[in-house]
This record gives sequence, structure tokens and C-alpha cells, in this order.
Amino acid sequence: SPQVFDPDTLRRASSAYTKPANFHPSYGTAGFRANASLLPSTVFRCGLLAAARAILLNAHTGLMITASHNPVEDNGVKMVDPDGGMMPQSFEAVAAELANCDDDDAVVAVLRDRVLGEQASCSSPQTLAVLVGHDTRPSAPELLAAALAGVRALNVHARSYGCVTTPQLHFLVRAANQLTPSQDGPGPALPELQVYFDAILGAFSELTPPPLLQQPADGTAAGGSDSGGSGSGGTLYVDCANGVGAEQIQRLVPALQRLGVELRLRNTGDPARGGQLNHRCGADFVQKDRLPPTDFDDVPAGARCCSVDGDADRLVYFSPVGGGGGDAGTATEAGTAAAPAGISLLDGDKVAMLAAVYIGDILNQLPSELLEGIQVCCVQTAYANGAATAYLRDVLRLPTVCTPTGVKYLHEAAHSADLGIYFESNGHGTVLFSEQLLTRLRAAAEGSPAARELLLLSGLINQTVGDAISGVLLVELILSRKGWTLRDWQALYTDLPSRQLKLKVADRGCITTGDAERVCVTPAGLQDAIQRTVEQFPRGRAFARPSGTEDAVRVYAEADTQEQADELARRVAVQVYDMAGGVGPRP
Ligand code: G16
Repeated sequence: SPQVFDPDTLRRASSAYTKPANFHPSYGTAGFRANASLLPSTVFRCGLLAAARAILLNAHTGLMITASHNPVEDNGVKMVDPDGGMMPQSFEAVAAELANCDDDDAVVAVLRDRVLGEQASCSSPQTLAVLVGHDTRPSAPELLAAALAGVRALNVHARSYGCVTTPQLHFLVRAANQLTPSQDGPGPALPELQVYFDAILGAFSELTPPPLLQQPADGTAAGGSDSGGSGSGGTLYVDCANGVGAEQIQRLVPALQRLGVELRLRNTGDPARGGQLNHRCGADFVQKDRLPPTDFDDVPAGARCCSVDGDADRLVYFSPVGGGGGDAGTATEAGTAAAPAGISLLDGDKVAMLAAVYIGDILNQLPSELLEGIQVCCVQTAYANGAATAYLRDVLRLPTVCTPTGVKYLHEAAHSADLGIYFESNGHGTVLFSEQLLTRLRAAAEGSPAARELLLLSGLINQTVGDAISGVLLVELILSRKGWTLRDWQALYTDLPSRQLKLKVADRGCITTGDAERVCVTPAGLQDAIQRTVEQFPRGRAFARPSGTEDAVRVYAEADTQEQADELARRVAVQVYDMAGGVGPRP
């Protein structure tokens, strides 16, 4: 078979994907992300890198083309490792180096000397593949072609799964590596998307009884509103962000009927309705702006609703409230007036607490010897509402870890426990089970319904990355088990009033942070200024950090009242503007 590394083939392939001269891609919070027109060379080189990692690890890897919550004109790449997790951080520097090469010779040299090393002279393994998926962005076909070309330039098999969610692609990579390697056709044997649904829906159906009641013709089994009565059944309105989730979430319809839940999908990307990806819809919009998404005008106040993002790896729940009530806190561009509030939000913190409460219920029913030495922990970021952190500490009494923003950090921290619950406030997260715990649960499952339940939950919950689809099933299952409405769930604790906003500075790289992004290290003096301001606000807390997915600095503040949280955020934004080279109107 041919050699892995043939410089001439590589140079020729690379010459079709020249990097724009003034483009300097950096590996951000979740991979490379930029305006799609800049990205063909980056995605081609990520194809090379994913193939190289497959060769180095002798296992299948993956690559997801998406810019997730960003606007439709952006795109990006998320790299997937053989276990379905994200590419390790230790590889990010060389990824950035490869992406920044100015010419084809440099691409060849970096790949050979810095990435492949001795493996460059091996013969090409015919059994390895890179699994590729993409979201619904119009730039996907061009970037997909670039990714496939990159993979093939190293003689590795490339398999496109088409339009799938990010968590589905992560799941498939892990599943591919669990298959016995074989080669029937032109490439290695790889799983179909159906294995994903078989796994999570299989676990779900074992966790739920078959439907006992005939659904009423109008589908409103327990009424369209979630505000009264039992939490189970009824209608769940899903905001699909006009992204990749719509088609995939549709497949949950029969499963959720088992709980008497009828799904009504909105923002499904239907061209006739004219909605745009992530534009005034999706989990990021709902969580930050605290407004109902577009396409929800007819949804009644009190209804149970949820929102996923463009690649369906985030999930938040909410309920529209009539008459301008709703939650404290909205996110707007710094300096503009707050929009009228209109939802009661259950963000990622609330999803985490719901999962923690329910898992706690199950743990209490397990035989104590099964739990000996088992560590449970909850991972949050600085964005976690102070009330959520207090609830964890004072009510659930769970150990808590705070990491910087980015699933890659939370995932790693959650892995260090046997049962690691991690969710970012923006709705991205999951629950990880250690092999040690799973082994014990398997052994006990037959005699202990609680062990069986927890074991099935581990199959329902995507173990590779946060997943809105598996998240919806989890939340609906728990609400049904507990007989809770959104109001009951919301009542676990009351969020402190908070506000998030973002502003532009000339170079956001001048802001560096420490202590899990809770303090600004540079520019000099900024942290002191923020600290002095925070001290003037009862129960005040605030921080500023550069975004790793957008050209913006994010500011978060919370305080005793909404007015105070707003004012604290504004003042911190002004300090960032003044001390870190603000651009445009002063907040
Ligand atoms: C990505 C990451 C998340 C992170 C978010 C915002 O989400 O996967 O972990 O919270 O970006 O990051 P930043 O504040 O640095 O812009 P997604 O859904 O866009 O992939």
C-alpha cells in the first residue's frame, strides 16, 4: 500500500487551498471559527490533522464542520478524538501552527516534522477513517470538500455523514472505534447514524413504560400549558434554531409519546417560513437575551419550551411569561437599553441541578457498598449563577469544581470523578460515568432497580459530549418521574439577578485571565478597577473575558437586584472599554 506521507501528493492537494494572506486563525474555545469565506485552507488542514491523528493513534477520528451558535455567515471545525471526546489541548498549538502555514512547503514540513514524526515513513493503513459531519450552513458543501481532500491527501479513508448534530458525530466516532475492525468494501466498516438512535432511544424506552393512554386527537394530553397540574405529558415546544437539530429531533416524536409528551417543532429551517440560523432563535439567543425566539408568537404563556443551538449540542428550557414579567437579566450589546423580559429561563445550571437532584435520588437507593469510594462531582464555570453554586454546596452538598469556559475544560474535570455532572450556563453539558461505576452497576443491575435505572441513564446520556437530543429525553424523563412542572423545577432555587453583555475592543488578546477566568491578569490595573466596583454592590460579582468563538469581550455581572446587576455590568464594560482599547460607542 502507498506511503502515509507523499510530499508531492500533499503539496499538490494543499495548493488548491491557499490561506488568505491576512488571516491568522487561532484555536479557540471550540476549535477554529471565522467567516466561512476565510476557512477552506483551515478546514483542509484540519482534514490533514484528523487523518494524522488517526494514523498516530491507530484509530478512527472525526471532524465536524460547524460554527454552532455563531451567525450563519461564520463556520468552523471541531476535532474529535477516537474516544468521541475533543482533541486534547496538548495538540492545539500544533493545530494552530499548521493552520497558519503561509505556503504548501510549510504545510508539508509541519505535518511531517511536527505532527507525524516517524509515522510519516510508514505505509498507509487501509483500515482507518476520519468521520466527517456538518451543519446546515450554506458554506458546508465547499468546506466539506476541503475536509475530505485533506483526509485523502494522507491516504486515509474519509466518510461523510452529511448533516448531523455535533454530538451525533462525536458518538459515531466512539462507536466506530468500538466495532471490530473489518473491511468489506472500499473502506473500513463504519457505523450508520441509526446506532446513535438505537442506543439512546433504546435506553429511553427501557426507562419508560409503554404508552397506556390513547393520545387525544389534538395531542394536548395534559393541556398545552405547563403551568399547572402534573409535569408529565403535555406539549413541548422545541426551538430548533433553524439548524441541524430539526430533522434529528423529529425522530424523538414516537419516543416522547411514551411519556404522553407531544413535540411541536419551531424554527425548523423551513425555507417557506424564512427563518435564519441562530437569528433571534436558538439556545444562545434565548439564554443571553432572555426573550422568546421567533416563531413562538402563538405559544401560550406558561407553556413548556426548550431551545437548542445550531449544531444541537446545547439545551435550555424556558416558558414564555405574559405581560412583561419573566426573568431578570438580558444580554444586549453594551450601551443599548434592555429589551422587555418575556421568559422564565431554566438554563444549563438548572439542567445540571435537575440531573443532580434526580441522580441523588437514585444514589440514595443504591446499596451502600456499591458506592464505596465513588466520587460524585459537579463542574461549573464562572458564569454559573451564584445561587446555583450555593444550592450545590448547601443543599445538595456536592463537591464543585470551577473551570474556564469551554466544554473541553469541563469535560476533563468531570472525567476525574466517577460521576461527573457538568453543564455550562449556556446549556452545554452532560453527565459522565466512570468505567469503575459502570462495572459495579452492571453487576448489581439485576437485583437493584436503582442500579438498573442509573445504568440505563448512562446509556441515555451521551457520554462523549453535551447533547441537546439526549438532554431533552433526560429532562422529560426526570420531570415525568418527579411529576414536576417547569415551575416546580424553577423553584429548586431562585437565580440571582444577572446580566451578560459583550463589547468590542481593538485586540481582545490584550485581556488575559486567571483563576478560571474570574480575574483579569492583563491589562494591568483592570482587575483592581473591577474589584473596586464590585465592592460597591451588595452580593455583587463580575468578570470580563475574551470570547474564544467571537471577536468580542464578554462581561458578566450579578447582584442583589436587576437594576444593580445591570449597572454593575455596564460599569465593568466601561472599564474594559477604557483600559483595553474599546472600539465604537462607549458603553
Ligand atoms: C462553544 C463552546 C462552549 C462555550 C461557547 C462560548 O460553544 O463549545 O463550551 O461556552 O463556545 O464560548 P466563548 O464565550 O469563548 O465564545 P458552541 O455551542 O458555540 O460550540
